[in-house]
Order: sequence, then C-alpha cells, then structure tokens
Amino acid sequence: MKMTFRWYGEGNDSITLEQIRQIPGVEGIVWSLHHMAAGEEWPMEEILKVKETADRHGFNIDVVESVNVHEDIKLGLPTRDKYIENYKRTIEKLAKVGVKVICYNFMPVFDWTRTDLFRPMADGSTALFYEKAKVDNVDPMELVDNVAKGVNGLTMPGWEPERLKHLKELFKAYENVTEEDMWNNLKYFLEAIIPVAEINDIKMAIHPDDPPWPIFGLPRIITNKESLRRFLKLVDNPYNGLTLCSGSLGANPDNNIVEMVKEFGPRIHFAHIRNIKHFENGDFIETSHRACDGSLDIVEIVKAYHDIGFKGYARPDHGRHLWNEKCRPGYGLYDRALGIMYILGIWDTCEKVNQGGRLK
Ligand code: DNO
Repeated sequence: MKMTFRWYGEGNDSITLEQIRQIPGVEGIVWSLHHMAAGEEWPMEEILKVKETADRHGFNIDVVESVNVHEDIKLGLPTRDKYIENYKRTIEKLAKVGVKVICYNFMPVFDWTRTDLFRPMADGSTALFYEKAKVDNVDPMELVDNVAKGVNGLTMPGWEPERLKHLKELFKAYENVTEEDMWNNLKYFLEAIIPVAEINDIKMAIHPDDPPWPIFGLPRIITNKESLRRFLKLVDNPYNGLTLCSGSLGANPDNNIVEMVKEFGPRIHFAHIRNIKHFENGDFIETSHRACDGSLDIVEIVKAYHDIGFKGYARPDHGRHLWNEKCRPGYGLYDRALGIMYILGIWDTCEKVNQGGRLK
C-alpha cells in the first residue's frame, strides 16, 4: 500500500507541503487542477508546475483526484465527443509527468452530499454529517447555498459555484435520464478513454456515488457490489478500475467493504479509507478512523487490503475538524494525520504477524 495525502494546491489549501512531509509514511500528494472546469483540456505548463512543487518536497504526484467528467458526457449529449477528446488529451499529458492513477466519478450534478459540514461532536470536534430526512425534503438550491456559506470562499470539488449556477437547467436536463441511460453513457465514455489510458499506462479509478443512493430524484448507479461488478464488465480491462471508498459505500449498512476488497482486489487502484457512524433513521456522521468510533470495522478493512497484498495507492479520507483548525470541510491536517497513523498501525501489525513476528 502506497500512502498519499490529498492536497488542494499552492494558495488553495490551508495545509502546506512542509506539514504533510512530517506525517509518517506519506509518499505522494493526491492533486488536481481545481480551477479547471469539467471538460477542459489541462494545460501542460500548469501540470508541470505541480510536478516541480511536489518534486521540491520529495512527493510523487502519481494520483490525480479528479479529472472531472463533463455533464454532457453523463447525459449522453451529442456534444460529449469534444469533451471526451479533451479528456483523452489530458490523460496523455498526465502520463508525461508520470501519473499512474486518475480518480473520477460519474455522479449526476452533485459530487458528495452532506447536510451539515461542521456538526458538533461530543468531544468538541466537528464533522461532516448527513441528515436523511433533510435531503429527502429540502430544495437542492437551499442545500447548495448552505454548502457555499460553510466553505468560506474556498473551492470545494463537486460544488463549484460556476457549475451550480446552472442547477435548474441541470436538473431539467436529467429529467428523463434513467439509470440505464447512465450505464450506457458510462460505457460509451469508458470505451473511448480506456484504450488511451492503457497506452499511457494510467489506471482509471471510478469513485462510487456518495451517498450510494439516488438523491433529489437524480439517478445514481455506482452504489453497491452488484453495480461495481457490472461496472468492471462494461470494459473488462485492468485499466478500468475502482477507487474503493469505504465511507461512501459504507454509508449503506448493506454494503460489506471487506467483501468488496476481497472480490475486487486487483481492480482497486486507489483506496479511500474512512469511518462513519450510522444512525437508525438513515443519518450518518463521519467519525475518527478508529474502528470502535464508527460503524465500519477499519481494522478488518485494512487487514483485508493486507491479506490481498494490496500494492495500490491509499489515502485517509475525510477527517473531523480538531483543535479549532480552520480548513476545508473534511480536509484538515490533524484528523487525517491521525487517520494515517491508525491505518499504518494496523498495516504494520499485519506485516509483523505475517512474518511470524511476535507481538510482545
Ligand atoms: C470527497 C471525495 C470526492 C471525490 C470525487 C472523486 O471528499 O471523496 O469529492 O474526490 O468524487 O471524483
């Protein structure tokens, strides 16, 4: 397992590379050109700039999260071809600086969705929270406004104001789009890009829908084991793979992440590891990574990765906001650093036990 840390870029993150450098085990930063609109071809100079900055601090830039997919591709509009061409050109450019994995998602309109970005927890920290009844009843415009207020002017992937300005039109465009249409549109996209990814030795890794069920009447298709199986068969090629996000898929208590790690192992190119706690009414909150703090057994999940000899990339996913840190929701320094130490603690213990070492 190669440990990474998501970083939003120079001037766009409260955390510095010097700070990340001091977290044990981090080999690379997970990055993107966050100001690029979905569908645009990424400029080589800007890619090179990120590479130089990362090099100076001794990090690899092997994983990009995300190269976003233009809505016309998800909708299957005739205009999709030009955006797919741009996507291919971006893949080629990223290969030139040694990128190995591209994470992306195929969620209509919204990326991840929460109702509360700073929900107070009993210990005085705050965390991302999802209130089911609220999403079931709220006008999506209101939710977008709340998120915009909560982030204090910082960009949030998936919630770009530019794109969400057109929310009404977007909803209209999806009105008659079914799940089967989404599957067809995804297949069309994959058939076009996977051969380019393969030639350029870049593994594509789809991120599951978060939460893994339809919201606001929009179709969502990457939600459980069956859909992951179907996805991998759409284009049955190792370059067509997964970002297995424990917290996204784990929001549905029926999803068993350990089983997924075992079944999809070689096709998992990127592991997002985080815990959440379910409530009976369908709400959930993002807890610390520790197994006993949430509903997911992170010990078993990390052990499953170890058991399959996972060689891919991993990152701690969202963390709580601790010690009054001012940061992007879910992306503070402290709790993600603690998460890494927990994950590596489990990993190192598995290593030692496997080598016949005794735990004294
Ligand atoms: C949330 C993330 C997602 C993820 C994208 C991938 O923090 O897990 O925003 O980066 O969905 O495209």
